[in-house]
Amino acid sequence: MTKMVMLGPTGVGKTSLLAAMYPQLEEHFPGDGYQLVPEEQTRRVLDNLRHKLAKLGAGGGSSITDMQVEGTKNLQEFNFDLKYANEPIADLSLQIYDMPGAYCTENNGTEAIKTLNGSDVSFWCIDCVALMEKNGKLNDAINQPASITDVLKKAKLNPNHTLCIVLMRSETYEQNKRFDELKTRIKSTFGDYFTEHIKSIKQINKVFYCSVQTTGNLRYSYHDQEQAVFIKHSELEYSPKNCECPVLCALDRSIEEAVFQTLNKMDEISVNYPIIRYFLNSFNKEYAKCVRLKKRLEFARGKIAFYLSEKDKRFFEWR
Ligand SMILES: Nc1nc2c(ncn2[C@@H]2O[C@H](COP(=O)(O)OP(=O)(O)OP(=O)(O)O)[C@@H](O)[C@H]2O)c(=O)[nH]1
Ligand SMILES: [Mg+2]
Repeated sequence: MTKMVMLGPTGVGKTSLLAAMYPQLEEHFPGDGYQLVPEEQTRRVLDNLRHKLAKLGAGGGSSITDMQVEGTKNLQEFNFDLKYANEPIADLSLQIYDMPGAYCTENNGTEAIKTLNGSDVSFWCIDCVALMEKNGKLNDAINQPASITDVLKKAKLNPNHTLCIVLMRSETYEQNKRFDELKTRIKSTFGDYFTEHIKSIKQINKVFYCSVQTTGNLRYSYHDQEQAVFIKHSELEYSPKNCECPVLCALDRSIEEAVFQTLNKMDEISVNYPIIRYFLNSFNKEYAKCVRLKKRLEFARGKIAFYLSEKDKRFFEWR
């Protein structure tokens, strides 16, 4: 079981990302024979939300503000199984926690810290519009990076934790060829948080950042005082892009762990057969099952790495 947590203040789009993500994962999952299947309840809740998101700005061309979908009220858990072909048991299970943004920013982040305890992966969602517009002067108020780094530092993260920084609402910059500008801005604005705080958290061993478009059709238009106003691109329908990438990057870690556990199990079995261990595959069913599992997990891991490398401009390891 891999525990993943969505992090970020209220309104940055954590729940919208989850809603946009899973059909993309189902469609693009890069391991042949594999499927990432949501549990029934997870599917119901996320489908419902996605329908609302798809209708944002449905009038066409009209300006819309964000905050049109209700915020998350309580901690929610979404479950996915990674299943291979007709195998009855899932090879991996993912548990994604989505919290109200206030958990990160109120009461010294106590609730966020509780949720983060024992987690393997966290997705730190950042609103790009706050970062890029008005010279980034709303970034501190909207993205609250000090609160997020604080909860990450205080939580008991699992060793080998992966942190994925997710750049939300990037439509305006991706579609207008301003992605390099966005990349430079994230590096210059969040660089200090990275070197002064994140780097010192020894449980975190990988930091990625990745840009996603959770609607694909809403672009930033102007600010009405502190409120960003978006416009629906007249020719584009709701078409999320790259929302599968954060979970795929996190899966790399889970698969690595699962391979490690499978190898341990193979060692445990073979201890009882010291002389004939090289032939175990042909007569010990349990051992043969492990060999097959290890092979297909490694294959899927390779496919995921290849898939993400093709997305090179949207997906980076933070150095
Ligand atoms: N322009 C724009 N608006 C979006 C996008 N994704 C979500 N929204 C809007 O942003 C609002 C906030 O999104 P949520 O997914 O609810 O944000 P959240 O981080 O889960 O917020 P809390 O649950 O309150 O912590 C929603 O009401 C949507 O209307 C996007 O990609 N672009
Ligand atoms: Mg939410």
